[in-house]
This record gives sequence, C-alpha cells and structure tokens, in this order.
Amino acid sequence: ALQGGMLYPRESPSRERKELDGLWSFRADFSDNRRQGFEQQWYRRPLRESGPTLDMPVPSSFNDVGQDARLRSFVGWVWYEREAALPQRWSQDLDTRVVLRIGSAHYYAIVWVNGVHVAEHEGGHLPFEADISKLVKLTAQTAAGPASDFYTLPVGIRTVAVTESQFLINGKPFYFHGVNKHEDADIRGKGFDWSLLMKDFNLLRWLGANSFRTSHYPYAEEVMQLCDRYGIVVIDECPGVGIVLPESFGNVSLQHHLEVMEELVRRDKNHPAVVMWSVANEPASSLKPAGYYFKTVIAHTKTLDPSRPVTFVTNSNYAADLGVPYVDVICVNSYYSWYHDYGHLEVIQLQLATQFDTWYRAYQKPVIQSEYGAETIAGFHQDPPLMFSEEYQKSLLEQYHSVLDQKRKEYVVGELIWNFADFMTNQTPARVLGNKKGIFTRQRQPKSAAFLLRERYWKLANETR
Ligand code: BDP
Repeated sequence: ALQGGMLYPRESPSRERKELDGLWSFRADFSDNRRQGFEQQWYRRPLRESGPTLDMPVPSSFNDVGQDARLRSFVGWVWYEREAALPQRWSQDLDTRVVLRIGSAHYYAIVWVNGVHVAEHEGGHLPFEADISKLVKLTAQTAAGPASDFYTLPVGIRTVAVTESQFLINGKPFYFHGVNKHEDADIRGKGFDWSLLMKDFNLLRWLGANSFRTSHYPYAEEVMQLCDRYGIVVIDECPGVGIVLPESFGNVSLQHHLEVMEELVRRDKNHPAVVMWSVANEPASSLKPAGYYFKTVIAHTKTLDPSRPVTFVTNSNYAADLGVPYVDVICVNSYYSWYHDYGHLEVIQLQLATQFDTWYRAYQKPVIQSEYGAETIAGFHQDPPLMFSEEYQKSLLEQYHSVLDQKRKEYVVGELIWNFADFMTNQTPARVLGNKKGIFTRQRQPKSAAFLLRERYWKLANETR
C-alpha cells in the first residue's frame, strides 16, 4: 500500500521547485531484443557516449516530433537523460529534503540519478517520486567546493567576411540555402514551445537547409541557442518592418531604432550562428530621408559589432534605393509572377536575371534572394499550373532556381524561400486564412514544393561540403 500523500509541488516560503522540462538527450534502443541499454548500462555514463542521441523535448510524445518513420511507430525502451545543476543550498544544507518527482512517464519507467537507481514505476499518467536528498548531498561533498557564482556559456569561434562577390565563413565561400521563418503555430501563436521548435529543426534538417532569417523580429533565445548547436546560420533581423511612411524616418523613430539595435546586439552577439544583422525589412528606402536614416542605423550597428556584416532587406529598385549604398550584402525580395505579372511564370527568368545583374552592376556587392514564393493551398492541384495550386508554387520555384543556378556561380550568395510554413495574418483579400506561402502547412506538413526544395538543398549542401 502507498505510504503518505502525493502533494502537487507548489512553491511556498519553505518549498522551492526546479523544473526539469526542456530538451533532454534521447536514444531509442533499436537493438533486436531492445535490451542493449541495460546490457551496456547506458545509465552509468553520459548517454551520448553510448551512441547517437537526439534532442527530445520534455514533455512531449517522442513519436510526434521528428521525421524518422522508425521513431514514429517505435515500441520498446527509450532512454532520456538530462543534466541538472541544483541550487547549492539544496545539496549543502543537511536539513533540506530534495525530492525528484516525475509527473508522468509512459509506460514503465526506471530512474537513475548519477548512475544510482532511485525509482521504478509502472503505468503512465500518474506521478511518482523519489527522495534523493542523501544522493545529492553525497555528490556535493565530492564536487567543485564553495563558489560565489557559476555561469556556463557554450561558445563557438568562427570568422565572417564579405568580398565583392562572396560571403565567407571561416574563409570559405558560404551559400545560404534556407528559409524565412515566423514564430507562429496553431493555438500557441507566437508562444515559445520546445516541441514546436524541435519539430521545426527536424524539418530544417530534413530539408537540408543551412540557414534562416529571423523575419521580421528577433526570435526566442532558445532558438538562437539551438542554431549554435546545430550549425544553422542566422541572419538576425530586428523588428524594423513597415518603415514605409515619411514620418517613419523621423528622429523619434530613428532613436528608437538605434536603441533596439543596441538591445539586439547585446542579446545575440555571443551566438556564433549569427553571421549578419538585418536592420529592416522592405522599408520605403527610395524616400528621401532613407539615405541618412540607413546610413545612421547601419553605422551605429557596426560600431556596436564591428565583426559582422550589416544589411537590410529591400524590395525597391536598384536605381532608386537610397539605403543600399550602406549595406554589406544586398538582400532583395521579389515576387515575380505573384504580385507582378501574376499567372505568368514565363516572365520570371528574364526579370530575375535582370534584377540580379542591375543590382550587382550598380554596387559590386554579393546578393541574396531574401524572399520569393507563392501562396499555395495544400491539396489544391492544377495542371497546367494555376495560382494557389501546389503545381504553381513548384513551377515558380523552378523558374527562380534556374536563374539562381547561373548567378550563384557569379555573385549571388543565397536563396531563402518565403516561407518555411504557413502563418496567420490579418484579414485581407490577398490572404486565405493567413499567409499560405509556406512550403509546409501551419501544422508542419509538406506541400509538393517542400520535396523540390529538399532535393535542391541537399544537392547544394553536398556540392559545398
Ligand atoms: C513580403 C514581406 C513578407 C510578406 C510577403 C508576402 O516581406 O512579410 O509576408 O511579402 O506578401 O513583401 O507573402
């Protein structure tokens, strides 16, 4: 019979709680008898030393997060591991009781702490716990001695440079083949969610994407940390979107913009994944005050961080743009055969080639196609391709790619699809329940274009490796 009650852990003046939710190391035991983990005693050493591990969000169902069909329907033992640093007094104060509580684990759970078996429980859904006071005090006696403060910061070191026609990371030409994202999903909107984030990173890997732009605002810090760990290269964008009215270029806005850049650089400067700052998206950069405005914002950003190139994303014309003289890399958005000449896929090649050549001739700076795409409603099919069908999105991409393939041999250094996934917007006649230019749906399922890009990105990845 059970002894004592089972109180839900609540904080009080005498009780503290420490969440262990988040990313755990994970490994499914795919061996024939599913018992290799026990035979090799995976609980005795860091799990990663046993073989390949994955990052797995807790809480979540491991079957639903990834792109691996074997995991989707896996039955058998899986191993989860996480390192936790306890507040010093928990381990040093002899009267403090430390209890490890598992809210729910399916289906049969065995728990080790520092290699010591502390609990075993059968059945999911219901909580169980183990008193680990002795264990953590014992470990504390043998560890680092007293210290006034501890902080760990994972670091990576790399260089970034820009030439007339190349973007160099560690001295090697880098080609951005990636996406533009949004922080957006059903129900949770922009709210941070580990399961969603891991799903997105699993999809980025599936796609072979090596980079993304944080369109059109800074993303959660956990996203940036994961980019560092996974080697996903980031163009880090500030919320400078919609700078289109003459008054948007006034002094008050400018001062605020400078402050936001200070906050962004302060927060993200230690992330090796970040290789370039973007100070704005599609401003009215042909208006007269735009020259002074962007000169000031870009110069300020460069004093804050002399180590990274700075850009903004333009959709104006090479001859009219007053901000582009100050950027290191020209990032251009264009929607040929979508917002212009819609329905006419045959105009893309000529227009796109002209777009690239005119920008490059005017400035001799590397160019990134920072957005292109088409609204596509998953499940709509039309041949010959019509707008909003999956075939139209695919054909539009193919047209863009044929030009990108010529120009990337010269000075084009990247292509970022608009958008990674469908996302919610305000209501307008141009939006069908939000923006549908995703190559994945808002529920993160692939449209036909995702398979096309996947083939392309893996090819590009292998070429440049
Ligand atoms: C571009 C914007 C982007 C929009 C996209 C679109 O940069 O934020 O979502 O157009 O209309 O101009 O799909």
